[in-house]
Amino acid sequence: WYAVDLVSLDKKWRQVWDQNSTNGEPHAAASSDGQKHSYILPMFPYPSGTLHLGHLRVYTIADVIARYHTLKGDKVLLPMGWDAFGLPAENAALERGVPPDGWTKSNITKMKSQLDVMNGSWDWSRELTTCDPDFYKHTQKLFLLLHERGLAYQAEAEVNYDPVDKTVLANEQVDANGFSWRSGAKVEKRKLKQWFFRISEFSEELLKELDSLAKDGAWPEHVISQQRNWLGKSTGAVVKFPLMALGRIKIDTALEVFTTRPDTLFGVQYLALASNHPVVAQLAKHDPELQAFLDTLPGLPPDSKVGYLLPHIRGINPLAFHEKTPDATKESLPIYVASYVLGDYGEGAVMGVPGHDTRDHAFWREHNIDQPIRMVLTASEDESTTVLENEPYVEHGYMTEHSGIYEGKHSKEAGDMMIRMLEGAELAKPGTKWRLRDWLISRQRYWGAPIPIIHCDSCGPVPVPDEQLPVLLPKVDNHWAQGKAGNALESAPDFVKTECPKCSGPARRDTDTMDTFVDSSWYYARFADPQNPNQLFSPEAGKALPVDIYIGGVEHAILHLLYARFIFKFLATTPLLPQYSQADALSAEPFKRLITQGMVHGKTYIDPKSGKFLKPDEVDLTDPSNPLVVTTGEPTTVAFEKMSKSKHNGVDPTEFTSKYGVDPTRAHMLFQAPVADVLNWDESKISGVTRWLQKLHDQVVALAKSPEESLPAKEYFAKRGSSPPSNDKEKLSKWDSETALWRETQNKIESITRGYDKIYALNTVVSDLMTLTNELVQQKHADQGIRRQVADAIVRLMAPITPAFAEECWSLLHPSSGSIFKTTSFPVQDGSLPMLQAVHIKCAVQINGKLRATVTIPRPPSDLQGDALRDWLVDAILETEEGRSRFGEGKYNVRSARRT
Ligand code: ANZ
Ligand code: ZN
Repeated sequence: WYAVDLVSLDKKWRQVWDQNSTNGEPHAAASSDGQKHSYILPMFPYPSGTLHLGHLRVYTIADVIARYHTLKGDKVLLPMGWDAFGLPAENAALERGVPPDGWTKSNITKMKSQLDVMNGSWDWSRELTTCDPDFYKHTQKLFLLLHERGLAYQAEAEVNYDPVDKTVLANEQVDANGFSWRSGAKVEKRKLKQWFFRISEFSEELLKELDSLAKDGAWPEHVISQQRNWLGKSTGAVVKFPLMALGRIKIDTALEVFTTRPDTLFGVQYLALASNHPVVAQLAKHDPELQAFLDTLPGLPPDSKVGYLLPHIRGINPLAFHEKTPDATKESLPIYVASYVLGDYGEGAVMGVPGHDTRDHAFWREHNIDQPIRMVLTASEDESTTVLENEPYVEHGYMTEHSGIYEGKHSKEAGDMMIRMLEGAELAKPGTKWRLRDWLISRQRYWGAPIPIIHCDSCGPVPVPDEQLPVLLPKVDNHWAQGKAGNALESAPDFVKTECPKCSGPARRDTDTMDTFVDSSWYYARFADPQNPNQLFSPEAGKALPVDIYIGGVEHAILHLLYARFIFKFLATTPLLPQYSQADALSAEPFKRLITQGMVHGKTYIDPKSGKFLKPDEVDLTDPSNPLVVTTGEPTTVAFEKMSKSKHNGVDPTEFTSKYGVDPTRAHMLFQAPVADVLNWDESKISGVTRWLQKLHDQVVALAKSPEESLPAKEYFAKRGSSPPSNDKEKLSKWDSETALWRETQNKIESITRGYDKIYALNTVVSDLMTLTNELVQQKHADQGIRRQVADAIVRLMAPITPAFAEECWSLLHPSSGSIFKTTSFPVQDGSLPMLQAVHIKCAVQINGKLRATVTIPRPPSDLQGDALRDWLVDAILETEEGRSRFGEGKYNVRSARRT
């Protein structure tokens, strides 16, 4: 016996892997034609400078899955790279007075060395970095491909301007209260010319394919539903309301609104416009009071009910032109400017139906407190159930007498009929609206891929010709040294001044750079062919796509994943991905399976008196199970929370792994929680894993001494008589116990395989491995040859999780064989042996719902069912000694027991 030094095992095997220049790398496995390819990808990291436990978790999961597929014989692709453009590097540059590339590169070096000690099998030969000109040259090509197809365009847009970071933000980067996600500044609205990608062109396909991603849980349900909401498809109608001007104002002749409920048209009591509606702008010119109102709007909470009644215009319900329409609906309608009407949705105008819409109801109550509310729908046909008076009735239902000729009809049918009728008079048409907006990709920032466009006064915007790519970021050292804010590209004259590629006249380069989501919308495809100088990737290399299993955090549920899906669909329509025909290009999806892992929370100690988070030196951990506040001697409150500096609960993964070893850390990480759940990081709990590995190592060392060429299990059991001995009880139970270990092993192979395939259940893989190891330890009298084969199976089953430890055990069991990842395969359950069916089973005995005993009885004949099976079981229980003494003669009424 000797204690295994788990920390030095990591180093030992990493060295062996490095020497064979494989890094234990799965892809080196001999590839034969017809070999299954598996592309496994964890979301690539932003090089912030330090690897945290969240990284460790996602990269462990990815590596475990990759190694599992390698052992199963797949040709695996597991690449790694860096999402290296973006604001933090630029901010760091301003703080330090040095260019952002230096900061980024040194962070990459540091994080790479941290990643390198994770016993991972990433293929560094495919490493890519998005701020590298070799990469962003192709991001620029992607832009030009989109531009050529009309999918990249420039438009004047009201944008979110962050006055602190001095940049335009995407809607997604502004929180619900109008603050920047990064700087926390109050975001302002400004009108600027911006570049957009026309993602809206793909909205129908982006929505439709969510159904196929939802199948068999390929993507998590919550990600699917978030994307569905983000796309936000609404079907309804656009309805025209003619306008009347009171007095001499010149105004449009009609106003259009989008509604999902045309059936409520008889119940319209007002119209409301968004503050940026063109009609409002026309009126504000002559109405200072309106202008003053508009000035008060920015910054109001989203649920505000403020409104301004436009004094000089009124609207007319299009149904008013029908003679049978009730008088109430024929009356002209007041028109408001209301803050709850969104300027960038639908038509920027709504028809207000206080009787049947919650927001309209609240608005009407606020502004017309004593006006009656018209209910045009009711819950049931016979009107026996009346709707509540003070609440809107928002469901579908039946039309009331206020709905003229439609009275009594179901609202769905009536709505369709009204639209068809109004369509004839060109007063309405069916319409579909999307919540999804085009993707604003311009950033007025330095640290991104420059937009490859040249602006010429005579030719307009001209694409940079292919041979002039990449458009390199210029050196602007002075900008950093002086800590200037704003876009450094604008103040780099040598960059801006250029020649028009078309007319050779003087021209200006575009000074915007691309959103970093553009880089990550296609990087997974570049991994297929990362060094290709001419193309994003060659069509041949592109056959490695799509990604089979993509792993990352739920924070990317919408944007990154939606943008990547859009860009992949686009690429599938180009010659780069010939595997997709024109017909199915738009159904192409980049990530077949998506695994979202939970967060890692750290242990925090809180002083119950002050409620403050305690620093490590403020906690007395003499008795780890009873942590005390040093100053007061009182017990601390312990909680697990998101790791952060202020909570003093961060854990440095490198420190941790050098203390306990990498493999134990990986196993601990998987064991503590299912993949999708929050992982509460508790250092002390790693002892369970360490003990398990030690125990297994002891077994392997001992078994390595027994001859390697023992009889294979099949032959061994055949020799012992391949079917269970009949009748003789003693022989039967001997058979059972001799076969138990092998049987348990086969069962565990099955459940462990299931755990690896499911991925979300990787924690059960570790617990199964622990159980099986215990079984091996306990069954010390089983045949040594069988025990050795069991140990062999355990080592192969665990190799994806603890690669260095498995290599060590493998080398003990098979001294001259070479790496476990190259010389063996993942165990397959052997179900062919008869003893896989235990002869005896355990049977729980309940009486009146209470568990009274567990007894071991023979396995019942497989043809028994129902009452016959029950009678057989009761007899068998009463034949056992325990059964007889507990439930036999006189103790219970066995006849009634039979009936229950
Ligand atoms: C009248 C009505 C009556 C409505 C009713 C609903 C219920 P979704 O489902 O999100 O597409 N709407 C239309 N444009 C709007 C805008 N720019 N700002 C705020 N609200 C707007 O919502 C569609 C509904 O939201 C539309 O249907 C409209 O109100 C409102 F009993 O029209 B509805
Ligand atoms: Zn020109």
